[in-house]
Amino acid sequence: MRRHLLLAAVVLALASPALASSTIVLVNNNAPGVGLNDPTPVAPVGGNPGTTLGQQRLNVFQRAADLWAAELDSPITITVLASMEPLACTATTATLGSAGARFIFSDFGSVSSFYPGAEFPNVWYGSALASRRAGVDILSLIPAAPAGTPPNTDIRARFNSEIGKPGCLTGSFWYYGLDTNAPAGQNNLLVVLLHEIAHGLGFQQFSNISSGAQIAGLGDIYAQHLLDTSIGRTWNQMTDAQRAASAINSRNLVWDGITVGSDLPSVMTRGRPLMRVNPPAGIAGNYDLGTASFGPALNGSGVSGGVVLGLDAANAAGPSTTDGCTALTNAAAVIGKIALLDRGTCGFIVKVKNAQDAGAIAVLIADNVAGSPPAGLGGADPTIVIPSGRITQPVGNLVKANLAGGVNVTMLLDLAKYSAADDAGRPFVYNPNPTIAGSSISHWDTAATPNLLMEPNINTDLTLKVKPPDDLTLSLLRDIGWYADADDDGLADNLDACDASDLRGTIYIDGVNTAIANLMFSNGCTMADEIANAGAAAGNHGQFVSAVSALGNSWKGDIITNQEHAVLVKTAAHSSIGH
Ligand SMILES: [Ca+2]
Ligand SMILES: [Ca+2]
Ligand SMILES: [Ca+2]
Repeated sequence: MRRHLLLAAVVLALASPALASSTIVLVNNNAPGVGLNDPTPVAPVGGNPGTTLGQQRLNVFQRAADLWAAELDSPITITVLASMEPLACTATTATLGSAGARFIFSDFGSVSSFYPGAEFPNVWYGSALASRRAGVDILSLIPAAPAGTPPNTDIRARFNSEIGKPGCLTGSFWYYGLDTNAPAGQNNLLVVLLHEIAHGLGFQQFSNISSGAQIAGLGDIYAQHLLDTSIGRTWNQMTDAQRAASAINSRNLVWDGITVGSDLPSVMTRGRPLMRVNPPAGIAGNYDLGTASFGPALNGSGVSGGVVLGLDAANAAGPSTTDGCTALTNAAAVIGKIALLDRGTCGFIVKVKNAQDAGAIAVLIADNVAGSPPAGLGGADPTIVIPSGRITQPVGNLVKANLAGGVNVTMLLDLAKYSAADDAGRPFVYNPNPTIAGSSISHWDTAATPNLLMEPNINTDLTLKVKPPDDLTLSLLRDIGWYADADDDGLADNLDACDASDLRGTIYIDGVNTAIANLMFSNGCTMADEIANAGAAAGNHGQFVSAVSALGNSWKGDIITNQEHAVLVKTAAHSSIGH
């Protein structure tokens, strides 16, 4: 659903007292007896005291909500419609969960001049962020949900209730602990929830990634920061055709937000895996390399050598003579060289081991299907002692076409570059070719090291941290407009001359309520703040009283009456401030 909304500006309205955080409320959307209400008895686990499956699940949901709420400054409660229900899965792959905004708004204003409203015109925002910037629960301004349907909430979050059951990641159950101690093979629900709630908070783009079409022809605040470095345009500056092309322009789509850019060096390690072609000059340059989960890791100096196509028998184990599924037949040529083999039929560790046995110093696996960037090489074999990596099918063909004249490459981690960022230090957005529905664009590139919360796959080494130096999720949310506002008065910390404002509705002096309305000025300071500042600056009681009188004189007329001025001076005089 989508709606436009334009709020009238009202100046000098005050927010509730300061809360340097926000509140995220869960709305349980499961029917009795299932999902979040499942009465099956369970033993407490990992700090989760729940004794039924439903209660444990709710506890994890609440912890994830609380962890996010603590990171966001907003006086407006964020609501999440949550459920656990059957989602897509097979024995080996599954949708763990999905989440996103339920309502989007563009061109909204704000309840006061302190709240910024929309940063850009004609740009969609999810309602949680729209409310935060408008200074009002924007969902309260649209019609309520019809009777018998779930209430309007900012976010819809669903999680797969079938995980671990036969045919759905068989045996890999959810872990309901509130820590990161999930046993091997289990899926940490808390980490998955942190990931999914982040989508709902705005880590999400709204265009059609196949056609490039936007919702009602408007861009969105996430796409505002998607920069395609091939054409120098952001997604909101593109035609539909350009967006569709950019959605598969792998490793040329980056996040251009300044907070992520400045935080990235403290989070992401250097070392981009590359195959660097030395001679021949015609194809010299850097090519993306997918890394292996087995064998020695690549390093900055890398391994260099001539490339030789590994040959083996065409047999039942591998029908091609270049798949390396059985012992190589050209060991004399391969020894001391980098063996090039094709993906297919047998596992990566089989191929690399066969090349190692033939004397290769490293192995390149060329993909056997189109697609980019090159994925990694999975598997485990402690007897493999040479490095290996994957290149795309077109790059493999390019190397093969030049083998007759000799090709020399270096497989390395380029330490001049970050693991998953361009040369300007902007992180790659996940845009594989072909696209992957539900994953493309709204995640980080999977090459990020260390692993990030918002990669499309949940890695087992993730922490519960969402900000630097552990992660970039909060940084991205800052870039789309979740600004820091320690006193929750609507004015961002960097614009607020008083970032711990006294926001009580009336002015108190030394604990005494003057009953005079406490208004806020455009610099983010309230009248009470200015009086408190005068008290802090005064050398004695007389100076304080004089300062309050001077402040009162400056407010008289527009803001306070003569009588109120007298009350301020009298209350200051009776106070102990300065004594
Ligand atoms: Ca073969
Ligand atoms: Ca503020
Ligand atoms: Ca303030």
